[in-house]
Amino acid sequence: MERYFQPEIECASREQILAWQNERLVKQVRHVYEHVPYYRSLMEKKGVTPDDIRSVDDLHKLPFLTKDDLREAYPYGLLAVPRSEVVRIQSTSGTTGRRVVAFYTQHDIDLWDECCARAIVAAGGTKDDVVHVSYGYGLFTGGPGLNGGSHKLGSMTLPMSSGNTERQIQFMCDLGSTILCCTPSYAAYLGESIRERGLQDKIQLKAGIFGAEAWSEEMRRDIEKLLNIKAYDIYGLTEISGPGVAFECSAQAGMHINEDHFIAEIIDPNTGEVLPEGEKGELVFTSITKEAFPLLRYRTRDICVLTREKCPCGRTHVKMSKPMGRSDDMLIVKGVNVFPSQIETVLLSKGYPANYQILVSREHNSDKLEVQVEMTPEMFSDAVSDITRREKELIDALKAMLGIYAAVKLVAPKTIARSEGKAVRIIDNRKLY
Ligand code: DLL
Repeated sequence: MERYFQPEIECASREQILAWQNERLVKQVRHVYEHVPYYRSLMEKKGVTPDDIRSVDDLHKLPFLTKDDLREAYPYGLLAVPRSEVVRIQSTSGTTGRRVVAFYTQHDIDLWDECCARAIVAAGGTKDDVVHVSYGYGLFTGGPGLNGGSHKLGSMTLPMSSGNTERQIQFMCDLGSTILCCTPSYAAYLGESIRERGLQDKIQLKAGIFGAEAWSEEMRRDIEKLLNIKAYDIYGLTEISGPGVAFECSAQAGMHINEDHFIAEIIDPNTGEVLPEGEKGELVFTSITKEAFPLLRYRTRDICVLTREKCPCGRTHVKMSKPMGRSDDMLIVKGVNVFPSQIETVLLSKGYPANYQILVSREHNSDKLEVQVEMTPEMFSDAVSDITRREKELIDALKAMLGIYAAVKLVAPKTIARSEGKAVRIIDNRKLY
């Protein structure tokens, strides 16, 4: 049995998991109250003391933390240990707003590595694998997280970082990479590049661990076909440690949250009210084992659903759905909520590659939505009348999905800039904020 499939933890009974969570939560709240004046004052404002928190049932009494709090407390205001205990910092990729800095003690790094090792094992990894890490290294958590997990598992680790596609492919062929870790958009790009070079037969990949950005089931199928692999989702955020907060197993249907380290709640993003299990809302995390940067009730802004249905893999930890967008980068166009993932679903279901850009502008006080979509080389050689027909077909399909009109512009293959990290999907020129 693999060392980082830990059945005594990952397949523990609900009672056992709750017992761990209750004990760790009580300890963590006290730790934060005593060492983080910023959070202590939030608790005092709400009239809560550590004595009021006796179990997970009392969690709702605690105040939320948001990205704004992290910015206000920047850089050291939420640090819960002396600075001399910190061995590492990481920072958000800055897709929304200003950067946020997170701190780690050696203990925090160890538990993060363990979470990522669990993710690699759940994707079929063993110490015999060659783990090719093409997430960015540096401040971004993707590279260091999967790198740490792969080390912990004892797999041979290729710290490729992102970029230099030529070299990525060469190492993949020469060293026999078997597990690829990168963003789904970069995986699709690598897959296309491998095909263009006719090198499919030289690739020994069997699995991919893709996350850090939204991707649809259709995109999963495309990547699996392109690279002839099984593609697994992985979720995480810098504030809560990085990748590995949750990961997919062989069922490929939702991501198990590492409940021995993180308590998950779903709330109504407008009222903050905790929603019953199975309802869609904003994901909130409380980290119960971290020392340096232990956030309590942190609002992720990610919209998803939690489920405790029995998983065929045997793991009992709660599963989160793929995030269905973010409550803060959700677009509101003509008063309608638009998630980029809905647009992607339409495009991929109609056979388009996952290379697109969403442009929002405002003309004469009215919002205008345009989707630029790359054609496949086959489509590009179509007659002009065919391209016009295709554009109309997409307009209709998008209208059916979104409920509003979106202009569609089909563009030549390879004209939308590729990303080596997270894809930049939305260009919002309305300057509404
Ligand atoms: O993206 C950590 C990570 C690295 C996760 C590598 C997975 C793999 P941040 O840069 O702080 O951290 O961004 C966190 O990215 O709140 C989500 O909105 C989004 N995100 C992360 N994973 C997924 C995923 C890393 N699997 C933010 N699906 C999160 C959809 C994801 N969105």
